[in-house]
Amino acid sequence: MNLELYVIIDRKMIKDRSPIQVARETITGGATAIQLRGKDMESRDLCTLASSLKKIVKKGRALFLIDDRVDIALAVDADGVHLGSDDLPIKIAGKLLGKKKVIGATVRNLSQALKAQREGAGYLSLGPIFSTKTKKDLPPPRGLKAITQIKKKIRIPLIAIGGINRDNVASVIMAGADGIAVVSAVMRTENVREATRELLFRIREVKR
Ligand code: TZP
Repeated sequence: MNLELYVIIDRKMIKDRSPIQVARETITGGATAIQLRGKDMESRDLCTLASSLKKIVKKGRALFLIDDRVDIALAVDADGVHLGSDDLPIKIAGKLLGKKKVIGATVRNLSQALKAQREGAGYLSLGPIFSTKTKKDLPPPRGLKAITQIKKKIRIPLIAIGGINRDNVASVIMAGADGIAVVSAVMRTENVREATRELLFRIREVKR
């Protein structure tokens, strides 16, 4: 499971661009994981889109995850789901999905991280690290120290989320994150492929 560069494709963020085209560009840019987020979409539309994206993502040998919706993940045979604190509990999602699927969990602090790991999460997403306008009602930014502190105490991959972009990505990886999850740094750019490629280049530069 390579979570180095985890791109969230959110219907709301891509406006009138085609999600299929955005996914293709993200994959050719080198994203190692894609999460489809469609909170306000009708189940049928989400299922159709997920099925198309899965083909693109799998061709690129990346991981394909669905935000929140265990039913859609099962329906399209995605690699797994990503769960937030208001979504299904990890244990229940695990029962529904079986052992072969990955469950990622959003965490805000160490106790949530340890709990999610205990309950069977396969990776954790910690954030927001920096301030971001992408999501409302977020707690204050956790900063880079939280990455270092939590990474030391867990054994599953830790990715960082929230306000990460080409200028601060190196600091996030240096702080100990296994990867980054981004929305706007890729979705709010003219050239999705180039933005993705640049982020991956900067991540790998630190790891070299
Ligand atoms: N959870 C914490 S921050 C965030 C989520 C879903 C949004 C990240 O978006 P961006 O545009 O990469 O800051």
